[in-house]
Amino acid sequence: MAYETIIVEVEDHIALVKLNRPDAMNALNAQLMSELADAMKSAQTNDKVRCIVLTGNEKAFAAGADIKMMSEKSYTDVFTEDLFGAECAEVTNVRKPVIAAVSGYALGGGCELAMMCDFIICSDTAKFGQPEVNLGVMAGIGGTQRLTRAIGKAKAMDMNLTGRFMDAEEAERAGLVSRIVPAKKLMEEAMGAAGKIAEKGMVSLMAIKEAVNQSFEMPLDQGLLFERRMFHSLFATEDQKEGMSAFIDKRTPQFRDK
Ligand code: DAK
Repeated sequence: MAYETIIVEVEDHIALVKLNRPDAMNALNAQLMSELADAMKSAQTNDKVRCIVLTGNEKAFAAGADIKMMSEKSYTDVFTEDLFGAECAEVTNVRKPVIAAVSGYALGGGCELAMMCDFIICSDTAKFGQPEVNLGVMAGIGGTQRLTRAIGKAKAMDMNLTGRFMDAEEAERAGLVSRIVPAKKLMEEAMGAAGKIAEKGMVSLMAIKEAVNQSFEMPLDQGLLFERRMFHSLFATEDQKEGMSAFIDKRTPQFRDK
């Protein structure tokens, strides 16, 4: 599929997916979401890719769903189309690690898209928000659910009910982002993190991602059992033998994803 609203580059085992509608602050329209879903699916099946970095530009990761596209839609339209439902599922179904590198605005669907990734690294210029209330609607792809799990009820209510933006420092304090870096260093930091991840064994990476995500779905005792069983299962892999032998032999492990 040839892309017009995103740019994808695969290098050194990292797929860099860049949202590319700069004139519209990377607003998410149907074409962009469909291209993004396709890129994520391809990255999942491409053996050369071990980690994905999703980013925008310096001004905006994405300023939300495209308001111009949505303004004419009726209830019947959005309900029957299930606006962005399938595309979001492609993003969250990716089993390889996905990092969001956020600079500038991550608003509405943009903030929600960043939260669909495994973790967020942002620049000191980042601004997060769920301003849908200003449009007479509400968040629809995670802004009341993933955000609440990430930063707690008080801040999630505040963000959703007032529509205010949260800056990078507040986002880090609240646990929405894992790291803040100066804007110029954002991509270096995100690609560095992706590079570190890409060196690990894919079986461990996928198991870790699945176990952390299960923590949102299960009570603690079941989550701990799930984690333990996943841990046990990794002893069936060659990577476990290699990782532990390499430690004992004082050498760098050569993981083979087996
Ligand atoms: N949609 C369409 N165009 C947008 C846009 C957006 N969300 N955000 C910005 N733009 C466009 C502007 O219209 C403008 O285009 P022109 O007028 O030049 O043609 C251009 O980007 C530059 O924007 P500004 O001139 O406004 O730039 P400023 O620096 O002054 O302000 C801003 C930047 C990001 C603060 C401002 O543009 C802004 O407030 N944007 C809207 C933010 C917003 O309200 N986002 C939430 C949208 S609602 C669901 C799926 C998805 C969703 C819900 C449900 N389901 C599956 C159930 C998501 C909903 C949303 O995200």
